[in-house]
Amino acid sequence: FFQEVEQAPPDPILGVTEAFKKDSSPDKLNLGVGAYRTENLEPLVLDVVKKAEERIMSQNNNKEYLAVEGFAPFREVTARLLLGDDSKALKEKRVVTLQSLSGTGSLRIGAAFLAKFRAGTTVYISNPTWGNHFNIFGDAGLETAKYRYFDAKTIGLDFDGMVEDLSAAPAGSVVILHGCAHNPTGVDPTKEQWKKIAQLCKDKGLFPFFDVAYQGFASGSLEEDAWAPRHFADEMGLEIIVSQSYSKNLGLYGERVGALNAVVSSADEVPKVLSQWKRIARATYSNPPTHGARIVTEVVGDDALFSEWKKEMEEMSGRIINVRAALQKALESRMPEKDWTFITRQIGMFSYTGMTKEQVEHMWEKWHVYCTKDGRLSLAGLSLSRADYLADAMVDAINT
Ligand code: PLP
Ligand code: TYF
Repeated sequence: FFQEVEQAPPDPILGVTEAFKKDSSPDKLNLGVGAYRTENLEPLVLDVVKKAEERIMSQNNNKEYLAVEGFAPFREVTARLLLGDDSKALKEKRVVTLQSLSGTGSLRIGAAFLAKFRAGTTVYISNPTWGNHFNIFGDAGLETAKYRYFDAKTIGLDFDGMVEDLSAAPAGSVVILHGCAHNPTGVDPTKEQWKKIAQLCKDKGLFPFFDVAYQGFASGSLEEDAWAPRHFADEMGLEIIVSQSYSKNLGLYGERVGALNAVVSSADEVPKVLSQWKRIARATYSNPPTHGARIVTEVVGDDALFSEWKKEMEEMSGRIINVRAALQKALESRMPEKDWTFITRQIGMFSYTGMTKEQVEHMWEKWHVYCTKDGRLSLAGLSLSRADYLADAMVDAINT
């Protein structure tokens, strides 16, 4: 039965952690996976999460199954966090929300929904993107295509290329858009560019599917980081789907908490769409986990914890911004002939360096510095005290 099964290729991101774990050097650095580390390079459990957990413990909750669509108070707070207190769509009850297994699980339910109800549609994905997007939409049985996004020359957005490719997409195609802090490039459209993308979706009949995995982590502001989906839905009156993750902004990685949302055009579509999402979730994992949803509800639903959360998020994004500045300075002093300003221009957790696979392999082997083969560095895994070491490794790899 199993004889014909071939080895699956290793995941390009998770494989980095595996290689890191095998390395016994005291100098080793894991800049692979996008997971926040403290200045001591240790995982962080936010204080607000600990406080929320204390409250949850004192509630003596049972361990009953949640409803297939998830924890009702969570569904309410998560949609509000995404769309804002003034959201027209929320006021008009045009929002569908399903609690799901973090960003990945939410994307997968959305992908299965598209495969079922928009069979034959092509899903347009930025080039480059978070590699799992191709697994998720491809495994769901959808055709995928790439649109231009990154310009290696300017280390910025290839906006003209993006517009050209999306303009050529057939009407009814789905476009995956990173809500903020594009992974892996750290390059986002400006508001003016977002407005043009929204208009293009409207004119060409393209369907926007936002992946919001870093709300609050890009700019430090939950509002700013949700600007694009809010603009599409409320200002432009577009229908959208949005996946949400609490892995990064609340540090709930392993708790698997997130949601799939849709803004639809009329309130009577909400129960129908939700019923289909529930049908898919029921057959996929039946119902989502309770603990993370309770944590999010306590934090987002309580004024005191909510403002504390914002401070902790600013601390996390602030630490990464400081690390960016230190790395840029260290690189400028070692290799002044090159323009390193992209390091502080890119936002979110990552720096997309343009380093080649060979250069990355040199850093793995000689310097015990692990990052993905596409030259993406997770700066969330770098400390100020290791910035010089990383700069030495990068310059050595580039000069070799
Ligand atoms: N989407 C993007 C762009 C991501 O970078 C990530 C995580 O790195 C995710 C989705 C989903 O992560 P999770 O499933 O932990 O929410
Ligand atoms: O670093 C990244 O881009 C992500 C991180 O179940 C990640 O791939 C790791 C595990 C997981 C989801 C996301």
